[in-house]
Amino acid sequence: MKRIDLRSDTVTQPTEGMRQAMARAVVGDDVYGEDPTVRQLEERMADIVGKEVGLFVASGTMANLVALLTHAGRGDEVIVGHLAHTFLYEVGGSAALGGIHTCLLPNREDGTLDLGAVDAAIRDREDVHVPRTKLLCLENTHNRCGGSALSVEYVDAAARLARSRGVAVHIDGARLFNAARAQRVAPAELARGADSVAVCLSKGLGAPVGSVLCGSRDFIREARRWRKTVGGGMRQAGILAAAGLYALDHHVDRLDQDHANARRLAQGIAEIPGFSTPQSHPAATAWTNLVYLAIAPSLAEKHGLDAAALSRQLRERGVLASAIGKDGLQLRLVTHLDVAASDIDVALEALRSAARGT
Ligand code: TLP
Repeated sequence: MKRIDLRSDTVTQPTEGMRQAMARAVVGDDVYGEDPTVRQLEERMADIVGKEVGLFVASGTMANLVALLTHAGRGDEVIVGHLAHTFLYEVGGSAALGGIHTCLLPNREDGTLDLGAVDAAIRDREDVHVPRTKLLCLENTHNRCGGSALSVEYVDAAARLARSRGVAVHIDGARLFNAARAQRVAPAELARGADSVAVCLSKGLGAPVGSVLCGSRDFIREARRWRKTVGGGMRQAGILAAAGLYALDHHVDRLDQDHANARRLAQGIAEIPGFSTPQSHPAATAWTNLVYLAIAPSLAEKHGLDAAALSRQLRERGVLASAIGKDGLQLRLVTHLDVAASDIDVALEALRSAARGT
């Protein structure tokens, strides 16, 4: 039985072409600044997102951590949404290693923060009682908000506000290319208001490892020191960067397929009695490759079908999905490079039979 792995877009296997590109990569010691393939990737990504310089790092978590450590010092404050990946899933690294204070604001369903609330949350610099607000963090696409893509207009407005109050902006763009493809805009447009942006190669782009943090020359000079501090100085990392370059050549436009598959999956889920998904809403145009499924409490009570039970039943049919959230009634299903359109039919059939209790 073929395994259809919808747990995350991080599970992809490098393609044959990608493996060949990795095998052929010209490498050097990147801590000495001598790896030509890493340099090429950093330049290329910086160019794509419209920033001066890029920095290749091991993961999305490291990219965000290094960015936060560079933007803010001990006791400084960073404004972040309550469903942000940096807040929920990055082990509190910025507090643990940087002594950075977090100001949490509620994320709206579409992943945005209310800009009036952001304005009100920015502290008075002259008041000795309060931390200094240094940074506003946005996430695009927003993982826990259903993979929704923030618009250029929203990011620009947030950036204008932050700049007018002397606050920098960082975008966790782990899935920035998904946001760009879904809205038919350039990644640079989505990032133009930000001081720094972190883009993952190992999510929808299908590379095995790595993220690129991009920003101004001065910002990246400091970030490079923080990368070394957290043990992220890699040596012949061009082998990994080559996979990223290959992904930029071959795996960007195809994200449309992932979005189409996710859309069909969401529509199919919405037709199953007892299941629902915000992604099936007809007015929603900026959903991407993440589908969140909610189980109706009545179904859970009648058949004992909570998220854990549903994911077990799916697994028996070869479909893997992640139970997510605190209520025990949500699953996340993610489309990616290794999911074919026909796999969506198999997944939907597995979901239908689980809901029927057969
Ligand atoms: N997200 C993973 C899990 O950690 C939840 C996933 O499967 O979606 N920013 C965002 C928005 C992310 O979704 C992730 C990974 C990261 C940062 C961290 O990237 P890595 O896993 O490379 O450290």
